[in-house]
Amino acid sequence: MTRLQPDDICHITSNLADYSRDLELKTGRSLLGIACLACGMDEETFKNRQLDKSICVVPVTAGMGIISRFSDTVAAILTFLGCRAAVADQTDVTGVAHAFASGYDALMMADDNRFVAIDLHARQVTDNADATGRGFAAALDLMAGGIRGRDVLVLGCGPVGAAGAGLLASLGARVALLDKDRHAAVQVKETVSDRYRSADIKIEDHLETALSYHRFILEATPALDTINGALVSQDMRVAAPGVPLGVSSEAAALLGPHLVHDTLEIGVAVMAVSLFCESIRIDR
Ligand code: PYL
Repeated sequence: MTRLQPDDICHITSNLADYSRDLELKTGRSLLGIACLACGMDEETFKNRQLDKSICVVPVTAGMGIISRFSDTVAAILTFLGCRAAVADQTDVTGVAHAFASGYDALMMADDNRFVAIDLHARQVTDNADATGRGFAAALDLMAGGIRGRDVLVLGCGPVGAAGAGLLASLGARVALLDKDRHAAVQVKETVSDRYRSADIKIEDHLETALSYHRFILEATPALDTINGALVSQDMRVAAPGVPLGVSSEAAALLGPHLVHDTLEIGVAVMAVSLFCESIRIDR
């Protein structure tokens, strides 16, 4: 997992409304709308419940330490969605204990290995990698005008690509997997096929060849410029959760409104909606 740098996120808080509008132009849905689609929840249900839970974002100093503005940015995204969110005054264990004592309903926090949302009542854990993969797969479904029966290429079979492949398979897409480590692609194929028995899953071995006959791409690698200008076709739609962006600046210019990418927003939005999905499931 690539560690975010302050420059990757410093623009987010002041641009959330514009970004959500940009997503509506590209996909037909807002940031919240995409997150709700990824979680199978309608927006009205979320809006009726969004104040039911308070969320505390706890900075974590473990490992490589705090990323400047990370916790503030996460809280800003949650607040933009209409959630009650705040950053803990203290870090680590002290921050967690304070959040418990203050009656928060959920925590969000990240070390160098995982970024999670924890529902303190339902005891449910939502992982950012899973949420991000699902969120960008939902965005690709929207850009495709419905991905059912369409061929989709998933580049990168780590946790984000795996989660995206799972959602795309559940939506009826014909999923092709490619990873430089073929074993990783095999693993995801087995996992997704086990979960969705009727899923049409195959493995691709050659990037340029695979891109030549796939319009719909989930770019979930940690590599720069996986997709360059020469590999872009006019009718291509790319959802790119990979950090750093795996689409070259030339390719991004050619794709224009047919490229969705961010470093935190969609994943955090899906984590937020997931918290409310679990509570709804638990309450039933
Ligand atoms: C969650 C992001 C998405 C991509 N890479 C992941 C990352 O950078 N993880 C590290 C997050 C560290 C946060 C730090 C803090 O400020 O609390 N411990």
